[in-house]
Amino acid sequence: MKTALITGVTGQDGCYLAKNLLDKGYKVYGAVKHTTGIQNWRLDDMGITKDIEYVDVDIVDQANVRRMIDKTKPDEVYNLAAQSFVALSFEQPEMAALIDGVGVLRVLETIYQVNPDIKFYQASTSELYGKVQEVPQNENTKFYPRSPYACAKLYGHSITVNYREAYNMYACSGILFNHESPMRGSEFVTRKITKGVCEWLHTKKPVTLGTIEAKRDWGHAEDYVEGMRLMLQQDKPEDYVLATGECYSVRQFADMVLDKLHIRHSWGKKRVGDIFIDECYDDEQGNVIITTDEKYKRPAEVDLLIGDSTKAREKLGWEPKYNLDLLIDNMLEWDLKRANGK
Ligand code: G4F
Repeated sequence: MKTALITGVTGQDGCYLAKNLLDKGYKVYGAVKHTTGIQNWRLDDMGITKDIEYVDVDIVDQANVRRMIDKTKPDEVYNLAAQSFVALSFEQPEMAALIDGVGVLRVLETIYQVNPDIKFYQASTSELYGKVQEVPQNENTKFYPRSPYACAKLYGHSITVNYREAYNMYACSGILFNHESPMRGSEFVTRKITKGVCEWLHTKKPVTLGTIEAKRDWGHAEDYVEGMRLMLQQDKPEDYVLATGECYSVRQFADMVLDKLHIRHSWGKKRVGDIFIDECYDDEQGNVIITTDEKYKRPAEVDLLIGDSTKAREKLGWEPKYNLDLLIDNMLEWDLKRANGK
């Protein structure tokens, strides 16, 4: 039986990865900040809370990281712990650097000192491409980070490559494009829309967004965690892009959600002071479903991300099962039930 340690196990990717590895017979340790009476809606919803053994860890504390590795003796470490909300990183840039940058170094250095044969996965991100230098983006595309989050992740990515090359460690970075699911936090735009619109059906409270013309390559987290696992089962460690290869704007995502819920709607512009904001109304009653507010816009935006995952498809045999249509169906299935109190 293989042993895996997942940092950030209570997040969206952590819970899908834990489920994936448990189903494959792994012993799974989940690193969380406080283990006393763990309560996590994602692990609960997936029915796996009791199948994981938890260890206390704060990724910004080196001694604590060392204890975590000593105690769990993993074959594979999946480093998913992150301050992953890009907007927040503009408010707390140093925290992003500590967790998303130096935190990666702490785990790598500990593995190197304790047992360099432990395989290591680093959660890299398409945010590294930021102001994109090529369309679509692949493993060779130049990085151009646009947020404190992405700058910190660039360090995490580079130090992973460096430990692989310097110490011959099995360390991989997965450069994952946006991946969503019913377990996504509602601060991220896709879930903000699916949850918000399902609740709007009952409350008529509009969903307030920021930049609706931003375009992303959205896949399903369940597919992407399988890619993470595959990266650690190869003959040699390499970095891989995981992406669907299709991209849609936030507005198009919202349109698809509204169409699936049979809400006939129209977009318009409204003047507020010196600026015009976008609004979306339902055609029958004229109620506002979606509005926009400058406060949700970022100091520097990533306008377009679209990935080329040819390498992962050819070398890992990775193939996503969900397209955007199926992803939205899955998210709405859960959010409609939740909005109905089920
Ligand atoms: O859902 P988002 O917050 O995701 P973002 O910034 O692309 O980052 C996510 O994906 C990355 C992979 O590329 C991960 F590395 C990262 O950890 C995270 O999981 O925003 C998507 C887009 C942005 O352009 C944002 O400005 O949607 C735009 N947006 C428009 N209105 C909004 C909103 N984003 C959020 N969160 N909330 C809004 O109201």
